[in-house]
Amino acid sequence: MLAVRPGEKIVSDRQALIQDAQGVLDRNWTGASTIPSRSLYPHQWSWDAAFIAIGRSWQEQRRAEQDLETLLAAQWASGMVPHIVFNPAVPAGAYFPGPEFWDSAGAAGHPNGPATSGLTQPPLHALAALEVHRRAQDPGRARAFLERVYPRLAAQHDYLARRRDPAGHGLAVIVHPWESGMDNAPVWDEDLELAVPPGAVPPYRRHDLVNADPGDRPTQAAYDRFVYLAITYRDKGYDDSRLLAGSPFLVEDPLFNSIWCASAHAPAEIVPAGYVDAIIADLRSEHFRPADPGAFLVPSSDLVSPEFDRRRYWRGPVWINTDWLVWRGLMQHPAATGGAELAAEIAASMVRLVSRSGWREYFDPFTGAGYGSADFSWSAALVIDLLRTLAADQGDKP
Ligand code: 9WN
Repeated sequence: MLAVRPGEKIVSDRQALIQDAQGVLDRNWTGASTIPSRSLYPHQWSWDAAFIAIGRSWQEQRRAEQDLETLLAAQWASGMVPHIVFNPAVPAGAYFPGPEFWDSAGAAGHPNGPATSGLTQPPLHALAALEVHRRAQDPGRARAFLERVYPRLAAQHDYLARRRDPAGHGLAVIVHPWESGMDNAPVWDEDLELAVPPGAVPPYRRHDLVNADPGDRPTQAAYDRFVYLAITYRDKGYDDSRLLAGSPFLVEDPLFNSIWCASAHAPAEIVPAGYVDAIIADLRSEHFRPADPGAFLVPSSDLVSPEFDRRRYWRGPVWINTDWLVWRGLMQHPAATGGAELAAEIAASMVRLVSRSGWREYFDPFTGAGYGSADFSWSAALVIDLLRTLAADQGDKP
């Protein structure tokens, strides 16, 4: 079976794996923040910063704080935390769409300082800041950190409530698949069925196809739509005041909102038990659990749907960050039937994946082969968090 029961050790040399993960984070540190990967993503990304700070919090309080503060320093006047903060030292053209595409300097409310994108990403940062504080090696310093970031985190949450809930549902909308973090997932396909008017997307060069296998990345049709949506939002000055009337893509994404909820500390206990049981049942079903007991959990898309693709970006491969989110959610519900066993299986799967294929961006659910970029920061950071949390729970010294 998929190995490991609750309480069992899941890795033979935990220290070696943690050290290896630490090496990824060291190599991806720029002096002010951690980039997701040297090849594909040479700037700072928003929800990556939160995952990375959680991993770093175990022994690198200063860098964890700095990752979050560098990101939050780029917050817009509206409270929007941008999904990319561009490093001015990186050559223009190293990533598309870069600063010249987003033209953030021309937008109302952009702060002085580095250029940013005009979109946001799942708001995991308050939760990450609290983890950094909770594990701080220097509690006094951590308190000062929390006092500094609190107003910015509050403004981020306020932005989502005031500017991103046009229907008044209490749920934030995303205006672009990039805001979901799971950009290329089949769940967006229907909403992306939009006609791109001829000439609306000027010619552009995709760097991701140079730095990764095209079979792992979004198709050209999907990319054109991503770029078109971004242009549409940009050309309206990133104005959220008329979202219902003017946005070709407007979705109340469950993952984005669950992260918002968790980050806002809406206690997970208020989730009705029935939902947790239903999610566990789904995860244990043929939809998210490969039949082969040697396979890996959890595929990022429904295994039996026609859109499932075992290697293409967000359409089936296993990602360490979504595994970590599910694992953490399950750990918060120890009483849910089968939850603890599933959490242990997911933990074991995460460790098997990185031990087998290295710190890749995503992995094949059947073979465990690695895809996308190598030395990917959140894969390293979240395995550190996983191993150290399990060790602490077992009373071992991390
Ligand atoms: C677009 C950095 C980011 C992640 C996203 C992931 C990918 C960017 C891209 O990389 O998105 O934002 O160029 O494909 O989908 O979740 O934050 O790691």
